[in-house]
Amino acid sequence: GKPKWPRGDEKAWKEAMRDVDTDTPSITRSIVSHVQTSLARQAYNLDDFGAYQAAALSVRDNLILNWNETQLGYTKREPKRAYYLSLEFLMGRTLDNALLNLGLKDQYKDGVKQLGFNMEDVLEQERDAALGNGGLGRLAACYLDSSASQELPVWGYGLRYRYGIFQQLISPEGNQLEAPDPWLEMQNPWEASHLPVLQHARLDIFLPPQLPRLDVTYEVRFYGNADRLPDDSGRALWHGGQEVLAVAYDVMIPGCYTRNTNNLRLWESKPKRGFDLNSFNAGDYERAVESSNSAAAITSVLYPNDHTTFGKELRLKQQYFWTAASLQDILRRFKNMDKPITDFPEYVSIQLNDTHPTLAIPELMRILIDEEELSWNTAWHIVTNTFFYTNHTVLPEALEKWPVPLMEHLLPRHMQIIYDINLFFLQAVERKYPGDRDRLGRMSLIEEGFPKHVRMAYLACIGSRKVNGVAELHSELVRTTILKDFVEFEGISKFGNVTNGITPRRWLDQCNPELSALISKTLKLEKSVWLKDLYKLKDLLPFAEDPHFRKEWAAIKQRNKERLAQHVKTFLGLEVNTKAMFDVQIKRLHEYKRQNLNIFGVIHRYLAIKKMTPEERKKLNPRVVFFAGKAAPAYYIAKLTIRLIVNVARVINADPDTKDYLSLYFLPDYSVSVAEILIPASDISQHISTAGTEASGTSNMKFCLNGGLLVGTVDGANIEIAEEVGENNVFFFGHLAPAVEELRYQHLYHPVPIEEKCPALANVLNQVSGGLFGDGSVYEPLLSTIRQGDYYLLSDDFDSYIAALAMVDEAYLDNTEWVKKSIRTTANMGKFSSDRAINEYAESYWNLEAIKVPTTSNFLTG
Ligand code: OX2
Repeated sequence: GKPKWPRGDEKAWKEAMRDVDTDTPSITRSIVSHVQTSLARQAYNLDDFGAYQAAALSVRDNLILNWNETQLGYTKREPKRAYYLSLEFLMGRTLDNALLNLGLKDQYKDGVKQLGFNMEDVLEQERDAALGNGGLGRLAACYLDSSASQELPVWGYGLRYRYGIFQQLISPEGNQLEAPDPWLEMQNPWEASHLPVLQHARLDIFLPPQLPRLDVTYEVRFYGNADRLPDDSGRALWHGGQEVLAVAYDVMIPGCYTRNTNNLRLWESKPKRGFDLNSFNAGDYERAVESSNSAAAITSVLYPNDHTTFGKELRLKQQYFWTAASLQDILRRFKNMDKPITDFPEYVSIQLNDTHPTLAIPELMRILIDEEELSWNTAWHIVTNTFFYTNHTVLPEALEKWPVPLMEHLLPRHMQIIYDINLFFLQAVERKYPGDRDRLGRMSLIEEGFPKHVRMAYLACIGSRKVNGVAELHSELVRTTILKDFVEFEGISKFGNVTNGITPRRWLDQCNPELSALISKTLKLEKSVWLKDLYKLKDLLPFAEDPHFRKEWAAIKQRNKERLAQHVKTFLGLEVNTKAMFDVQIKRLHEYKRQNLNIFGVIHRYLAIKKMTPEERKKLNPRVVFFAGKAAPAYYIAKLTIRLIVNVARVINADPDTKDYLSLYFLPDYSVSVAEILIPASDISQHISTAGTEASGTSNMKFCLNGGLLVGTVDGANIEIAEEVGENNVFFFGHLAPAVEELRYQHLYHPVPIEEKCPALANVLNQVSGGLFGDGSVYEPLLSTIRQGDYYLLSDDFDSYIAALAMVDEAYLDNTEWVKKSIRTTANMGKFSSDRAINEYAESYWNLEAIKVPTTSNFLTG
């Protein structure tokens, strides 16, 4: 029979297995106990960092219990599960978010205060987990928060990079310099260990590299040979090559005001054996460690390019390593339920976050055919009902393509499978469109050329149940441009839209606590209610007419501006005029996002102010412009834009004629936690991509949720924001998406000199060339992207951009009306909660049901 469980006295177990107490005395006791034992430190020499670590460990105790309970609950109920595969999770800090979601912020604040610490300072000690580049990675983080908060059984799968996105430094000349981001260097208390004995061991022996889930490891093969079996089974034997080990690290994802705590599983690569014994024994020590180093290298660093693909072998290795480990883990969990393998899609949905995890499609085929011995058709049926593919861009340079020779070398069996998928697929296309060879060439998974390439977006598309874009316009562009042939072939119903969302927990409650409190007070609702039903914000609308409410609203904005000014003072040593309008553009540097347009607009304004008399100037309302964002290290033009911004700032901030009316700051090392300070402080923010290029944008939502108004093009989610908040509350400008193709054609074949087409912009460019901001020749490569070709249409949109900014100035003069706009904007942002978005995925795609973990139970009584 089964061994008796629990061992020993059941009453003793039950008595001992109480939940963590959350009154302030218990919290201080728990913190101090972590100081004394986990950290092996003493009260008299405890600093802010030690207090942060102890508080984090104490909160982690809470999370671990909830997390265990949740996983046990899921296992017992055997629900359908969904998995979000993302190469990036841009989580930011964890402690504040965990405290808010657990509803324990006030108790911990009191607790640390009693111990002599200030909560704000303690929270500041935490390093961001910056395992992502930008919007795509932050979206994944918001979706994890929403999945847990909506009590959906969703796990994330990613890689545990030793180095996240690089740290950005700015040289004296204004150049971006990159330094490594060793986010794990200080121990990371947010990973669960399956080695409970270590939880109370000394700090230095549970530094993260020694914190593996040793019980959760898988082998992953690279290279070698794939030999088809000599029968007609279609199977093959893949053997030889390199084998590496994937080790799991788990990150707990607490839901908001629920016990449900989901899991983000990150894989780390490790050599299968410490080193090669044969070489070691033969005295070839270098050779002996070489292979172990190459295994560890796989998860060493996040690739810092977004929107470009490079065809680098290590990147392909990352992608396969991660999808192979995740699929083995998912299959093992499925098999624990003892269901027939053909039921797999009834129990598992896998969302592919862009094409990065597309190898999961041939990998699952390989497992089902070669290991489970299913027929091709049965396997393909399972695969095409399991996967869902989200596209995040239509920019051609961002569409992943892998050289066939590289694929054949690294993943020989997968390349065979891809060729087979392609053959069956093209045969079906030929049946539907007999003789249409152009179409076959266009739709083939293999792009002809020297070398040939595998088109990953096409593979993701035909291997998935549904394909979606991330905002209405973008999804329409996916259907009518990059996947047009596939829509014709497979039918439109496969191609949907899920407009992105953001979590209001981090992007309102956490980053703007005063506004959150005002909203709760005004709506007479607990924040636990409206934060999980963001449409409730609508009830703020009538208060736009209430002068007292407006005053409170405006005062909070003002204090957030002062908080930002304090940050700039601390980190840059510069004074910011907090009476001015705050105008913010923060995002990755990219030509399509047009930070250039913004900086040229700033120069234009500067030149205009220079020309004014002192009396005229006095009538201006002062403006402070903030930029922040990183450029990919190899993106020359983007880096030159940073240099221009920094040098323009240097000149105009020092000009006594203008500095009271216009100033400019480039905040280095943009991150999630810097965004949390900038966003609540904005009066306006800029989202000014060339129409049709920004799939969605998500910071636009964050600014508007915090009552900042939007200046933008008719692009991405800007359009849907305007639909919700009303066109009179946004400042739109520029050409529309359908005009872009024609404008580009004109630029190429009927170019008009910029002096004629847009004299205002020509003048700005000439001032830059002429050396107003330092040696003009430095900027020639950047300026010539606009003078020649102007692919992103600055010369077409500049005049209407300047006009839109003038409208902003005019609107700002009427303070009452401005504050009303701000309130109405926030009030109408309900749609953009990531809860709405994740529920759309759960209902329309995954067919997933929520599972609530009971609040009072433990794994003995539950
Ligand atoms: C970004 C898109 O550029 C952005 O518009 C979108 O809001 C975000 O993904 C989340 O959907 N890499 N990053 C993106 O696309 C790619 C590719």
